Parts: sequence; structure tokens; C-alpha cells
Amino acid sequence: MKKIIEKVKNNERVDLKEALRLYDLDLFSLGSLANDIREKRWQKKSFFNINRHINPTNICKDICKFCAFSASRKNPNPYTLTHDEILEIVKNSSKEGIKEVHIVSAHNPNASLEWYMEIFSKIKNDYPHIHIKALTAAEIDFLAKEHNKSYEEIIDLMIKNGVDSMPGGGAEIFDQEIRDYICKGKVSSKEWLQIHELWHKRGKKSNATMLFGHVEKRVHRVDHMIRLRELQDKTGGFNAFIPLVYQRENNYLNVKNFLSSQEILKTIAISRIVLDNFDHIKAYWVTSTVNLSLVAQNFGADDLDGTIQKESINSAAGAKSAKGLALKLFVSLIKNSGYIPVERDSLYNELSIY
Ligand code: V47
Repeated sequence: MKKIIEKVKNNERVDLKEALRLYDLDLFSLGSLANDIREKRWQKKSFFNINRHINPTNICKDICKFCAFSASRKNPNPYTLTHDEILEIVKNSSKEGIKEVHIVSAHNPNASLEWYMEIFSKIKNDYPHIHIKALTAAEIDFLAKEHNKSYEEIIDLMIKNGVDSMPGGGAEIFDQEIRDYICKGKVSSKEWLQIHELWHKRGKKSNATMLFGHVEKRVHRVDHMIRLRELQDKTGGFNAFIPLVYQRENNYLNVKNFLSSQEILKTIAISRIVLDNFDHIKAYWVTSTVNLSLVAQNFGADDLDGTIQKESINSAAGAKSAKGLALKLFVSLIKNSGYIPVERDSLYNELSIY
């Protein structure tokens, strides 16, 4: 263990076995290693943005066992928003000063490719200053297969219609056996990584998530991080890593044991150490809870996502995030935890320091 700690302190890369061993460290020694890395890069700054989540449809051809958002037997309320309804949401949010829309849908076979794409150009046309973060690699894979297009063709359409960056959703866990158990039939790990690589090759940025705390083991989490690190070495196109803590309600994944806060913090800290080529580690307050995200700032995380305004995917599974977080409260919580709230844009340019 001493050797591994020395390596981390000397900024040397740890491999899968070494990263796994780090879980055996006590919580605060591990946290302190990760915090040193965080503070060297960002001192006491904690980033967030003023954003709005929009989920245009919940009708989905895939059945992911962990998902409580898509219309199903457990959640029988199918909806598909019209473009006018979406534009009305953006209009109202724009008045409140959002800088980003984060648009993610389910995989709706009844909606046309035009329905998916045109909303981006409509938003871009009316609100050119708003950054559009939209379409996960899982959605791109779905659209390509459903409409007989290549990934490159879908990516070209996204860029042509004004999508600025890709969110990190749909990564789940890359280990194929676990993946087949929790979301069989969805984009494979190889395809997810390939789509992000193609996106980065176009000079665009994206994020990467990891869904953990369900049936995976520690080794699968570290394996997931290392696959992301390898792609980041090649492209440098990822902005942030976002570990998503599994939410347990209203879904078909029958998980009996839930993660302790210690295990969540250790995983965030290890991600800060393993992902030495990622600038940002995001403690997503929606799935980590607000309080634990604030603590995670001391365990390697430098970003807390944003105000969100309306959250549907994780709140459907039990997260307390349906109405987002008010800006004033967000800022005061970060300040009160001893960090400096920095409002950023979607590409991490600093907009204002509170
Ligand atoms: O891909 C679904 C996850 C993701 C559950 O890129 C669940 O900036 C926990 O990707 N428990 C969507 N997680 C959210 C997402 C995201 C969020 C914030 C910022 C960014 C970004 C991306 O939510 C899905 C899936 O992995 N999810 N169900 C659940 N029961």
C-alpha cells in the first residue's frame, strides 16, 4: 500500500489492481490523497452551471432494469412533448438566465429523426447564446439503428442542427456481463466509446457517466474508469466524469444492499486518482444527495452540476431532485461548506465567482 500511496503522491498513474487496493485505505487517508489532486488543480473552487434539463419523451423501446423514467408497467404515463411545448420551456427558462439546456429523451420508435433533430435548430435559432448539450451515445446508437444511418451521419446532423456538446449518459457500467444484466440490448460499451471518440474527432466535447451501487463490484467500477482514461488519452475530449449513484425506487432491478456514504465517497476519490487526464470530477447532487455532494468536494470532486430546474430521470427512481435547486441556495450551500462557488459555462469557462 505504501508504494501505491507514493505513486499517487508523485502523480504516477495507478493500474487497475492498485486502484482497487486503494479501497482498503481508510476513508480520510484516501480522501486526503484525492483532495490534494483536486486542490492542486482547482484550489477551493467549486464549479456549477445554471441549466435546465428537458426530457422530451419517455416512450422507450429499450428496457433498462434500473430505469424508472421510461413509460412502463411501473410508470404508465407515456408522453411526447411537441416542439412548441419544448420551446415554451426554453423561453421561460431563458428568462431565468439559464446558459445550458440538457436534453435527453427515451428511445422513442414512434418519433421521427426530424422530430429529434429539428428541435435543436429551433432552440439555436431563437436562443443562440444557450449551449445545447443533447443526445447521449445511447440515443445516437438508437437513432442510427432505427433510421439506417451511420453514427457519423447522426453526428453530422447534430452539429448541423446546433448541438454543442454531448452529455455523458448511457455509459452505465462497461463490463459487458453486468451491462447485459442491467440493460440488455442497449448500446454496447464498445459502441458507447466509439460514438464519443467520433464526436471528439469533430472537435467537440462530452462528459462520461458511470452508474454504480447496483449489482456491479468494485472491480467493474475501476475497469470502467480505466476504459474512459484510455479513450481520454487518445482524444482529450471529455470534460467531466460523473459517477451516478443508483436510485432504488420504481424500477425492475431488485437490489437488496445499497451503498454506504463511505463507499460512495471512496469511489469518487478513486475516480479523481485514476482519471488523471480528466479535468473535472462531478459530484452530481441529484444522485449523491446535496449533503454528500458538498462533502465530496473534500474527496476529489470540483463540480456539483447545476440548478437543473426540473429533473425527471432520477427523481422517478426516488431522488429528491424533481424541482432542481435554487441558485441562491446552491451558492450559499457551497460557500457555507468552505468552497468558492464558480458559475461556469458548459465548457468550464468561468463566468462569475461568488
Ligand atoms: O444514462 C437512470 C442514469 C442517466 C437511474 O453529462 C439512473 O453533464 C441512478 O447521464 N439511478 C442520465 N441513475 C443522467 C445523466 C447526466 C446527469 C447529469 C449530468 C450529465 C452530464 C449527465 O441517469 C442515465 C442513467 O445512467 N439513471 N436510472 C437510477 N435508477
